Amino acid sequence: MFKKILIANRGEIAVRIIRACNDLNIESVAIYSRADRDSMHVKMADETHEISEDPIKGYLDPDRIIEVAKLSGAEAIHPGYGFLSENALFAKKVAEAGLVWIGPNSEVIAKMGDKNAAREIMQRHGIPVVPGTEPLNKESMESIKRHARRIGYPVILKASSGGGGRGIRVVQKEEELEDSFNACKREAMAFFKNDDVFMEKYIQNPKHIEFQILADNYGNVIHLMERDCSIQRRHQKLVEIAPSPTMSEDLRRRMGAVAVAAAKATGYSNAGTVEFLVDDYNNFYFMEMNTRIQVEHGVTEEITGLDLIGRQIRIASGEILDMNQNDVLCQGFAIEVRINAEDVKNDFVPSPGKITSYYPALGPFVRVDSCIYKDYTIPPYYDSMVAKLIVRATSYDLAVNKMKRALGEFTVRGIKTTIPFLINICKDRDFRKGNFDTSYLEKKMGELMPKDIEEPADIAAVIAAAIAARAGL
Ligand code: MV4
Repeated sequence: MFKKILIANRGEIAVRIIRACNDLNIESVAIYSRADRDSMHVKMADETHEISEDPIKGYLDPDRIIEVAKLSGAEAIHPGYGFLSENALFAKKVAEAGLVWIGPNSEVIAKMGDKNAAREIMQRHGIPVVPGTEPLNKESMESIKRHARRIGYPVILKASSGGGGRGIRVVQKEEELEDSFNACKREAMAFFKNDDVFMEKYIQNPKHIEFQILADNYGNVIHLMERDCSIQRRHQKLVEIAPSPTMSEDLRRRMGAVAVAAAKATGYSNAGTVEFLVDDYNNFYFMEMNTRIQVEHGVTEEITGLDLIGRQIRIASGEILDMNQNDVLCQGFAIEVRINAEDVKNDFVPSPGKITSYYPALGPFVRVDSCIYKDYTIPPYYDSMVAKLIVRATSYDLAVNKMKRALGEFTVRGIKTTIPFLINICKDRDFRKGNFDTSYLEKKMGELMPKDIEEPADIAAVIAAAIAARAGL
């Protein structure tokens, strides 16, 4: 096992990785930007290094991070999510520097990062993909139109190197195809410096279902069931649920087998996610494979009782997977909500600033993965997610109730957060019934918007006042 790991990230995921290191008696090395000097991960790590004055550049500088890892005597690097986590070149440089990359090898990252290459590999291994084409860049507009007619409208155009919802266009009819194709290519070039674009049949209002997989370095692969991540706004997930409240055992068995086959097809190792679209008739299609730990891994940890970050580290250190598919058990339902420093009533714009009061939810089967504390000032340079609230219960309905309760006592003052909006989701009948797909938020936005966001009750102050009153002060 490793003695020391460098964490090439910040925020709640850096905190989560430090905790996994502590649980395994591994020393942790944090890197941080000047703007992050008061951040939680810096306070918690055993060793810290400022890597840049710039708020972002250091976290994106492979050579500097490797230099710090070497200097500190770390043996491995955990990339977290975002930043360099799916950068194949970084993974390659880490390995070449004699360090261990906590994730799949750089070839797998590169292959799965190319959405078209991933599609082709899966197709070749008999994994269902949405009907579609190869990249269309060398084809004439007439030929592109013929493809669309054959597939049938609506179609979706996707950048091969796309991600995060960038470089995709839905096309309803032939008259829109040429403009959409050109716009998609331009966006792909601007964001990914590669304008390869391919076409797929557009699946209307699908569910976004993803399977967590775990693979060791010796070809053993298991899946840890699925998460429903359909509740998204502009490709940002707000709520994640494990397992899916609407999935049959039969569909889970079939999709799980396909997810494992997808991982085996790529020679995968470490933790990964196979994303599927599921249509109204329970047809499912491979969409993408994520080669990193994901934000929403916690719901899978809660239902399986497995420490996924710990597993990643143990796998990377060369441990053999000591369990098989039959050892994976599901205990109830877990729901996660993302608490973002955002002003929901102002188009969800970021709302950084100083936390004047903080009281996270507690109680049985309530978990908070967070990086904020009272008097911390959230810097404006990073992702606005500041906490994840995760609950577990024996049924989906009870989990929704518990989430509503936990959100009600979660107090963050000084900044605006998504908590009032998330409470409204918990109160929504369709959410409670498991009646939702990727179109849910778009359709319900007006209904879910909090009317008047009142200052949340400051529970710490309320308790202090109650004690004072009882003491007759
Ligand atoms: C699709 C799709 C429907 N049909 N592909 C969005 C980003 C990337 N992860 C894949 N995405 C989708 N691909 C086909 N063939 C639906 C989505 C999709 C989506 C699309 C538009 C608006 C919101 C969405 C939310 C989730 C998935």
